[in-house]
Amino acid sequence: MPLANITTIERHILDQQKRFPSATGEFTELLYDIALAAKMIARETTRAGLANILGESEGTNFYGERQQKLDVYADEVIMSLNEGTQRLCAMASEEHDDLIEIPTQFGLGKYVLLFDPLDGSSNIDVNVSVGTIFAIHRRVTPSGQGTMADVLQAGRRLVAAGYVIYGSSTMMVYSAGQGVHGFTLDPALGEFLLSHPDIRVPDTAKFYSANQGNERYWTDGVRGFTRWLQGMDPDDPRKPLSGRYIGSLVTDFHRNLLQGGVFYYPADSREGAPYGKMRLMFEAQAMAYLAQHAGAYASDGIGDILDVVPHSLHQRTPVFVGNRDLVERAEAFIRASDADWLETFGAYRARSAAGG
Ligand code: AHM
Ligand code: MG
Repeated sequence: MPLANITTIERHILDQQKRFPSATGEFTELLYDIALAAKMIARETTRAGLANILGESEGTNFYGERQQKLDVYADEVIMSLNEGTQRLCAMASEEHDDLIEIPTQFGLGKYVLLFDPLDGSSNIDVNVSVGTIFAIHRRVTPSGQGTMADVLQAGRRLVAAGYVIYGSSTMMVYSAGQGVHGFTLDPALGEFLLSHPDIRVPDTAKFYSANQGNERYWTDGVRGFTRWLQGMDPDDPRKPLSGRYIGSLVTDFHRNLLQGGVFYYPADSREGAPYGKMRLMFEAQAMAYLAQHAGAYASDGIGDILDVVPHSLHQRTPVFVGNRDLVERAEAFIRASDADWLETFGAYRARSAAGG
């Protein structure tokens, strides 16, 4: 990389913030803190096989899933680097049942941080890439500890979101509403350097990504959509897309963002899964926000995920994300074939936070 072109993540965030003369710098600092947490998590994940940190911990999370030791480590790193900064009024993590309160001695700020500390962690033991997902809202209550009202905001209101991918290299990808930008960690320097400015999803999609092992549980609409992607719809034959599925959301999303395609994790008929597996607040909102700012689109099968007003912290949602034409095609298949499911999921989606 020519020296003149080197931009650190810190410099990039600062330059972006300069476009807003009223910005106080708090938000810039918050993104630095996340980048620092990412470096610490990267350090552990890349030497996980050496450091006696692989494997399951004693705990389970809200979903009854056994936590990996690295889940717990990543969660603690993000919490401890952010709780004392006076930039947040609340945090929420996929690994915690309730809101994480900010200890009062630290003072409170105006932002809310939501995160999935280590997504895809069931892949760690076999050396498959995992990621951290984060999303930032501005508080809506005037003061004091943040409340559910501050956290349960529609994705449309996010002020920033991003992910870190711990793969063959470590990358941080984020958007604060002015494009999506990717930074690669130079391990020798310990700095994230701008490597992928202004990411846009390519117009032509290459891949579709879904866990087809679940196909027998899918609705007719989702099955029809899949046949269409494979070019097997007799009414509309097309060149088939290649299938690629890692089972690590950040990695699947990242590949399709850079190379074009659609990732979907639909609802299915298994016990407890009529609303899908992905978590609206910790996974789907951030991905939908990034998709929007990269010229792509994310739907829950009914409409734009960014418009869904959340009713609970651990709310599930189906996800279809990628090239807009493909995602809209999924919606069309669902509209045409899945009336019963639309009714059930529509009612869940329309619940209010007050329990209505
Ligand atoms: P996690 O948050 O418990 O790690 O689960 C999320 C992961 C995603 O990364 C991935 O897209 C999906 O679950 C894989 O699910 P499945 O194994 O059912 O295909
Ligand atoms: Mg997750």
